[in-house]
Amino acid sequence: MITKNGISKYLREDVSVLVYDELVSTNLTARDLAEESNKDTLIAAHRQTGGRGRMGRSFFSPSGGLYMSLLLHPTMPSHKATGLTAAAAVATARAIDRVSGKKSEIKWVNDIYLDNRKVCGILAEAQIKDDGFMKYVVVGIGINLTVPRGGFPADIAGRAGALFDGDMPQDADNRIAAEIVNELLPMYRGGLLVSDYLDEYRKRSNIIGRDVDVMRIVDGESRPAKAVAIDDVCRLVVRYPDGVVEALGSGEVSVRGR
Ligand code: BTX
Repeated sequence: MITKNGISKYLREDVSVLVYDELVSTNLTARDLAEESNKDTLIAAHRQTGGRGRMGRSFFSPSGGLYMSLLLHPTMPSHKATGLTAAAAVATARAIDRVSGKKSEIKWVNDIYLDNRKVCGILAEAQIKDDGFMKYVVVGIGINLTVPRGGFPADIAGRAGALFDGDMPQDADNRIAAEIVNELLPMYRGGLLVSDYLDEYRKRSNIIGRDVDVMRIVDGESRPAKAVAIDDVCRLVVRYPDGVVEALGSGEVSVRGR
């Protein structure tokens, strides 16, 4: 079971750790904490009643998963937040592989897949100051460690998966939580250099070369395209059937494999 001591045992980075049995959302608790604390903090919960995804979507968060948020106070301009999501995806994929012994993939921009199933989602939420710098950023990470009792709900059962088929190896939850921090914080504290994460992000990408549907957030309009590359600022480059090539930012579109 995830505990403060359990996580701290494996931590190599200096962060405060808070563990709750149940929260509405670790991201929301982290945002509340940000108003009163300047300390980099890891907030984890055994389950969430209102787990948040992108664009108002929800993240199913029963017992048997790892739900955590890292509250950070970067002295960086807000456009670096996309890099932080990409670095978090690489850090999480490394942690998952190290503890599970498997090889995870990243689906642009914020999902981790194992055996073609989504096992993890990442949601970074930044508070931006008037000068364009971040006041704080919350990096939320939700991982399905085991298949929930009774299975996943019907609407996600076809795509969602878990790290472990049956029982979870002892301490895997605490180790993964700590390893994510151990991987991400050195990149973050080193200034989030693109060279620290972008090559690996591209190598782990499971969407390049595939046919996708590109859904525009602003109007929900969906268009078929081929995903051709991830550019140097982590945008997804797609080619539409008419030959037009476009680089997409994560705030503009949602992409689904076909
Ligand atoms: P997302 O919007 O990319 O993914 C949410 C979508 O994924 C849902 O609409 C649904 O289709 C599917 N989904 C929902 N729950 C699961 C699940 N458990 N496993 C697989 N697929 C699912 C991804 O958003 C970002 C999610 C971040 C979640 C973390 S948990 C800790 C932190 N606190 C919080 O409230 N959010 C973050």
